[in-house]
Amino acid sequence: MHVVATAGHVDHGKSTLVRALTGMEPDRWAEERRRGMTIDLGFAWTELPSGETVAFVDVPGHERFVPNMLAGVGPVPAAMIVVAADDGWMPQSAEHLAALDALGVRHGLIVVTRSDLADPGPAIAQARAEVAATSLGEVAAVAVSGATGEGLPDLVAALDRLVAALPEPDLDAPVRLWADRAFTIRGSGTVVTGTLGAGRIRVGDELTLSDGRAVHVRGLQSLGRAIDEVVAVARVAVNLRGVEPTDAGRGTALLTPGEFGAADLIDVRVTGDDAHDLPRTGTLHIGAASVPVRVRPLGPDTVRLRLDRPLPLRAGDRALLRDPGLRRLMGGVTVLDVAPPALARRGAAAARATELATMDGRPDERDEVRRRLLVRRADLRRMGVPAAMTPVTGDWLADPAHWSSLGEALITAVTAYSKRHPLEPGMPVEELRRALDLPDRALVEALVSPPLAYRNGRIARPGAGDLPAPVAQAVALIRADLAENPFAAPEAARLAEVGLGPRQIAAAVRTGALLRLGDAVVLAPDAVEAAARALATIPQPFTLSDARKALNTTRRVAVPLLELLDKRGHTRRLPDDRRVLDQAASQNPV
Ligand SMILES: Nc1nc2c(ncn2[C@@H]2O[C@H](COP(=O)(O)OP(=O)(O)O)[C@@H](O)[C@H]2O)c(=O)[nH]1
Ligand SMILES: [Mg+2]
Repeated sequence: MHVVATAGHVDHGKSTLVRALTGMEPDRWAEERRRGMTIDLGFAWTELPSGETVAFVDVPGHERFVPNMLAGVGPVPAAMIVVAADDGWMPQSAEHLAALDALGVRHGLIVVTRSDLADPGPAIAQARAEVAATSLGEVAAVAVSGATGEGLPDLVAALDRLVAALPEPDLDAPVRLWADRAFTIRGSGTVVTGTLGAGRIRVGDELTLSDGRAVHVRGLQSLGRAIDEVVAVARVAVNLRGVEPTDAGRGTALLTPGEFGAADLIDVRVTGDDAHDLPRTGTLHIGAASVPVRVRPLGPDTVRLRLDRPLPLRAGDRALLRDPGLRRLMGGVTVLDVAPPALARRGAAAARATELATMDGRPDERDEVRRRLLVRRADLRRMGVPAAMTPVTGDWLADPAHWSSLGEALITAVTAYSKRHPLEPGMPVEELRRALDLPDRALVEALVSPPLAYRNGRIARPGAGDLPAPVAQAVALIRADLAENPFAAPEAARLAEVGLGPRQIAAAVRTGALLRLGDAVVLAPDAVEAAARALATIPQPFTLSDARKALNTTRRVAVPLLELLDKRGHTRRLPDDRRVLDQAASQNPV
């Protein structure tokens, strides 16, 4: 199917033409029929001689209803520009054409109607000249009469040529269906209609509304028939579960989940007036949506727009700005960036303007990654940037220069940390993440490369966390004491004398140089096995006092040492508090 929108001044015969081509009544409302004037969008379709189907979005021509007109043409790739032979080129002929130009519509047709009432020649000549100067360029022109039917076969042939030349839609693209109507059908619930420009929708699909809410496709209709799947380009009516019509009205969008962000601050290129001459407020029209915006000029043709409510926009989107008060088109808009940087620093706006001058709405992955330094691939895709680079970890893309300077910063931070905390086995990952201001711990881990290494949530040079020389020497003195008398834990005074305070002891215990039995009770690391061997030589079971004598030690050591022996399975404690050595465990220490 193909979709073509009408365009042109009020009363120039647009609806009559659609009626003549399709046999369907595009004016849907009683008020429209009574007044003989299109107020809102109308829809009708027909089959062309080639077998191709064309659906028309018939728009209102009256200047009061330009916002409705824009909602209709916004998502449509081709237009039929209608001019009355007896009236010629009029204000809304110009305004509609300017809107098509601003949106970058490239395909169209001039139809001069009411040619039974006047010579169509002058209207054709002027329309051709006006259209040629726009994004539509040279287009075919046909003279017809909706009253007599003269010229209609030529128009049908011209439509066939027009649709044959339309670009193939991208059927794998994510869905962004701008709702142009939402209503309730008794027994079915909410129905949303729109022009599907790309992608496909199936019954049963889950989609999201612009605000992120999930909705389910209960049914689909196209051209008045229920179908299981609709592929772009198409007019489609989507029956939704889980939503009220008021929540899915004109301007909301049905989206493929996860494929669009919600942008309320965007940098754009404007065509038309100098950016600095633009009014500071306006309305942004895109798809079938319109939203008030504040305008901040940046460069000669670039501005930052603050949207009243977020829209699912991507880089490269075409839109237009309109001054609703003056009912005047302010300019066409090409979206350059849907997640632009804050402009807090002095001179940031000027630097941004320079940067925007190099952008054209066809985002390049490498440029974007360079600008953003670190960015998730899925976020880039949501911004409209096709991503092919290899992530540094998970879904993260990194600018190569930034990544290598982060790697250096990591080494510096870890080195400084180990100077400040010589007894710790490296810098905790979370602390590094904060120090380097990284958004994800995984990035810190991915940055680690020799000479750094990751161990137990910390990052260090291998050997870091080995005991500093003075501590190692102190431990050696204590170990020498213990070699003489393995279960005589050094007294506090001896520990202090060799320079082992609580932090040094903790470090020595962590590296395995000492075994901790209690707060300041330490032995050599092999004391448990040595004790088990010694206890194997005395009669079983034995009391605490027996053990104390056999090990030549005090209660201060014997109590926790026996508990450790119990815990490690060397000994078993009997109900009378005596213990037996578990021979199996002792021969084969765990
Ligand atoms: N004589 C004649 N009248 C026409 C022709 N096309 C439309 N009209 C009349 O012009 C008026 C406006 O037509 P309409 O289709 O509603 O214009 P629209 O506002 O562009 O949709 C109506 O009264 C139509 O009957 C035509 O080709 N010849
Ligand atoms: Mg009409």
